[in-house]
Amino acid sequence: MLQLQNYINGHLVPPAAGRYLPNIEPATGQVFSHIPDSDAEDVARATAAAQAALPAWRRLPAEDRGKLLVRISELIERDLERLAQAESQDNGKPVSLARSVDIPRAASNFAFFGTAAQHFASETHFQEGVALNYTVRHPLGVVGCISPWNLPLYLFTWKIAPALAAGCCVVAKPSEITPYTAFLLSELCIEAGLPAGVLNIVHGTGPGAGQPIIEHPGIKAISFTGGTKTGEHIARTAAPMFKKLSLELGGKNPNIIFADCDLTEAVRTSLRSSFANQGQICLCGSRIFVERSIYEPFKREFLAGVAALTVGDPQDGGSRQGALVSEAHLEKVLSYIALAHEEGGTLLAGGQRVTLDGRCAEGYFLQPTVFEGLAPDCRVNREEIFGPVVTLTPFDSEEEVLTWANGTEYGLAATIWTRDLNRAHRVAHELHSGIVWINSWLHRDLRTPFGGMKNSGVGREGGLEALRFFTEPQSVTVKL
Ligand code: TXE
Repeated sequence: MLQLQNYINGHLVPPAAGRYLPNIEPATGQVFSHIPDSDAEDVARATAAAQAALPAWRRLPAEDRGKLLVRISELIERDLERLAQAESQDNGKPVSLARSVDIPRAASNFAFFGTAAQHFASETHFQEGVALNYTVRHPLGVVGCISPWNLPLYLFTWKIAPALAAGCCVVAKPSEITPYTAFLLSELCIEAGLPAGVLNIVHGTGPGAGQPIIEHPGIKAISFTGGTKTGEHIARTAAPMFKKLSLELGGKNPNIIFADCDLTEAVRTSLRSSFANQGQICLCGSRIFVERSIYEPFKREFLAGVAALTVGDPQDGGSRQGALVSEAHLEKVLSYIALAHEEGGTLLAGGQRVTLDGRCAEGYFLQPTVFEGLAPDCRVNREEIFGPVVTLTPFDSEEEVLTWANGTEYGLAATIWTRDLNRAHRVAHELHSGIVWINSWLHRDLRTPFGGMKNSGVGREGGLEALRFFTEPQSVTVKL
């Protein structure tokens, strides 16, 4: 059976204590690999390796660091099919999605930041006849990157690439639920010739391997994506040590559909924004608000689309919905379906676990699920479910829908469907969301700031924001 290893100081190594954890394929419910159950000793070794590699890495010209990152990007592209198969097996997502979204985006992350570092400039403030002030942006040092299970390689590389581009060395931990592609990435980094210790990947659980990363005094910043509760814990632990924090947390995103929208396009994209990756994307729009005059036609077309979302083996090209990531997560999502019934919702589609034949008989499959008739402020409409469950709610006015849209503790993303440009901008600016899409969803330009307001997080990733995060500005003044 496949046995993953840590990547420390340029080598694939077993965990210091020799312990391993089982890793389950969600589509089959069977163990398919073992992963290091790393602890503080592994993190200490990884951090020491990163500290030793730092002086040479930060001195390397940005162009040379960039070339190495671009090389890693090319190797990811070369191995696209293998990585897509691995991601699908590990996470349960349809292989078609991993092939078209996850892995290409991981390659783009390295290519984007590999070149971005060469365009990163700092400010000069010239005081006529008095002084010249300029800002130097120094790499922060050794940083920690901790990522979740929903978009494993995509989000892992979204953190690592800018950190390396900025001249930092990294101790990274992928989710213990989906570690496989991070392991394959470590093999590609060795092949690309990334200097030893520049990137270290430690596998293991949150308490076992994540906690020592956030506690280690030698790690100067934490870039984290995951649950809001974990983010809160990380902030409580790391903030008193004055570590820099970038926290990308949960969402409960509104999808607002005005009567003047292009209905066909709104339905088509809403099916994706509701159920892509089985609804396990922090940007999914799980609360669909539809202007009352088109509520019934929208509902009819949307439900017809839901009925066509085949749940099946992620390896099968015809499957539109794969497995949820774990049994525990499936149970969590099912508990919210039960809650929706308790809170008075009417089930319009789905609501049941799916049992498939053959190799997927024990997999964690769930029907795409739609409810209506729930109060906008009930728990199902306020709490993050992170699965294929959405609610439909009619609205009568812009003010009403804005109150509901902003009525959760989250503020990550929102979608607006309308042909009225004035309204689109007006509503966008009133939404308490870090990201707003107008007549689209998940359209990403890697240069834009990415992150949430309120309990959806702190800080922004993407573009120059990420390079700023991983650097420390120093102001130098020369008296004239
Ligand atoms: O995430 P965790 P979980 C949401 C979603 C989901 C819920 C819980 O609602 O149901 O969070 O998911 C590491 N110190 N999102 O429990 O635990 C952990 O090992 C350091 C939204 O799976 O937050 C993993 O690598 N690290 C989200 C990472 O944190 C710790 C994506 C995320 O795991 C740690 C995923 C600790 N003490 C879930 N404890 C999004 N925003 O996209 C855990 N970790």
